[in-house]
Amino acid sequence: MKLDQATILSLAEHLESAELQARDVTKITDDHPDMDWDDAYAIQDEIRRRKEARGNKVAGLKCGLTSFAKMKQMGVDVPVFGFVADYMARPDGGDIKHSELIHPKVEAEICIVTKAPLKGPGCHVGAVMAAVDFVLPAVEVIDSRYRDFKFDLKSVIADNTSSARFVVGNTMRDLEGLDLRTLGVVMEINGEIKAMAAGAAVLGHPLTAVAMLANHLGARGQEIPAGTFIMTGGVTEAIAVNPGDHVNVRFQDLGSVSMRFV
Ligand code: OOG
Ligand code: MG
Repeated sequence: MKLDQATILSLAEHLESAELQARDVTKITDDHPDMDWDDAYAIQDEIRRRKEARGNKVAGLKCGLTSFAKMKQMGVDVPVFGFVADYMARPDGGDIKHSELIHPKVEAEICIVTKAPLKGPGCHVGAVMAAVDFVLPAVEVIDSRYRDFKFDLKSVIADNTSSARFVVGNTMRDLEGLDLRTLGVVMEINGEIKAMAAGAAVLGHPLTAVAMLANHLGARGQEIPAGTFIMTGGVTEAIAVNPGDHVNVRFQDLGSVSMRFV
């Protein structure tokens, strides 16, 4: 750790206020070029503590920058991990207020719920497969608090990996009988196809992202409990949305997820 506790608390307050007030800020590494990975996750953990102290609950864990499209879009090369909170959830087919966000983008994600704990180090895709209760689709609405979505990895980790809203689809499926690598995803905005991909876009197999999350937490003495909702990361690049936009994502074998920005 390079930052002292007071700086970590104040950066968490700075970034969470930017989220709650829908204000953009400059990336924190501009002022703290020496901060390290532990500092970045300590700031994110403090944001989580602030939300829990206010009565919000963690609704799920997320992997980010797990697809080649997103790594290229953001100019980075390793995944990041964060969480989504209960107040960020919106129902399938519902409205999302654009004015509560800074510059939202949508991305399609293959998600799971676990039925057994997962603990790294040494967690691999086979262990994850054995722990999957069911698979379901989601659309994540990311909203980096950094001006123009310009950030480096440490800044985006501290900013809880741009978490803002998420919409989970209503189709749950057993992993058995699904091939998550060839599972196709088509994203339409206002009826026009904007992006498409298959599950293999995420690290060759989306459950690889979950194994990496378990290993990341294991290195910090934590595990993924049974019953955890996990988002494996956008399969396509993220697409910016405007007020009035209708987003519909078709997932092969998993139904559709839709929302309107108002
Ligand atoms: C970081 C969040 C990335 C994903 O699924 O790749 C993410 C960002 O791109 O702002 O959630
Ligand atoms: Mg995401």
